[in-house]
Amino acid sequence: MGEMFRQRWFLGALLLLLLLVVLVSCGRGTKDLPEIGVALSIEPQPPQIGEATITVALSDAAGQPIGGASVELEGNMTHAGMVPVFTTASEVTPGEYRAELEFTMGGDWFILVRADLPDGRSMERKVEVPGVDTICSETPSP
Ligand SMILES: [Cu+2]
Repeated sequence: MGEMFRQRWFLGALLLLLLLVVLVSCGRGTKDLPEIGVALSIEPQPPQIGEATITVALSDAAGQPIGGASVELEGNMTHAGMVPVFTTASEVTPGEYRAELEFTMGGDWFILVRADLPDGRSMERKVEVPGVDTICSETPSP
């Protein structure tokens, strides 16, 4: 009886530990690095429904461009049922990365910029893209 209880307790503790390890490793690499400059430019301007060209400029703490990074973008919105849009950027000039991203609806978007830097660090920066316009200037549904 006592032995059985100890075994169950041990198993429970083991599962909890496993869960913690999974949670920690999932969260790794997605935190922001505030000293890294992430500048987004979006074409066309103002942003509209449809294909957009996103250019991301990465710079280090000294303001120097960071070349050789891997950059992925996730376009998303905060409402329920939103299907996020993913795209991979390619380096066009040292420190400048470009991707096509489709704004699939009007309204307030945000872009998550995920970058694996050449020094081995990873980061994620959230950039707000408010008021993506419908082409026929309809008011966006809530
Ligand atoms: Cu949406």
